[in-house]
Amino acid sequence: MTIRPLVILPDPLLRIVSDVVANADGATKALIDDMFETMYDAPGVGLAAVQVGVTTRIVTMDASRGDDEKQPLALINPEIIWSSDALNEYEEGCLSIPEFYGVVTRPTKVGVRFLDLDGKVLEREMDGLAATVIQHEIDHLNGKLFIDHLSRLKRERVIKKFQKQARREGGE
Ligand code: GNR
Ligand code: NI
Repeated sequence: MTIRPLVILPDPLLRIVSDVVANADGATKALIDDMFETMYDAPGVGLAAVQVGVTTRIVTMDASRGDDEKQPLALINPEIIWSSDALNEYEEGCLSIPEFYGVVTRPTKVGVRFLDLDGKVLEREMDGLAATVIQHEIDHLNGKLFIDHLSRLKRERVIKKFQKQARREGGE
């Protein structure tokens, strides 16, 4: 298992629509292991494969709280199959946009269909933090970031800041 480097804004990889996984193989298993290690090390509650530079539709997450038992979940080709009308506001962050936070409104509950590593089709109802995180991760698979849900002013401000930072670090 290896901690892989995170892809950071404004890397254009973050705007790619990730590919459907046709059949999960040994490389998929190794990628998922590395994604869990990278996610727990960060620490983060979710991670999309694109955030470690692999543009396939794979997500890891663990929405357990604090000292509770870990609840690692790997999802291949995840899809939202229904969403509640009820909405919820959550202050989101993203490992690809370090130290920036913003309040995003999303459905409170969602139904998610995905494949597990054995290729079995599973369905789960998610609410609370898990519902927020899976919607944030599926956005990543579609090249979308949580800042796209904020006002244009806030979004452009944070993009500018990260562009400037990248120029500074790249120009050394
Ligand atoms: O670690 C993370 N925390 C988080 C908090 C609120 C809403 C979404 C998230 S996901 C984020 C990790 C990440 O960037 N996943 O893509
Ligand atoms: Ni994110």
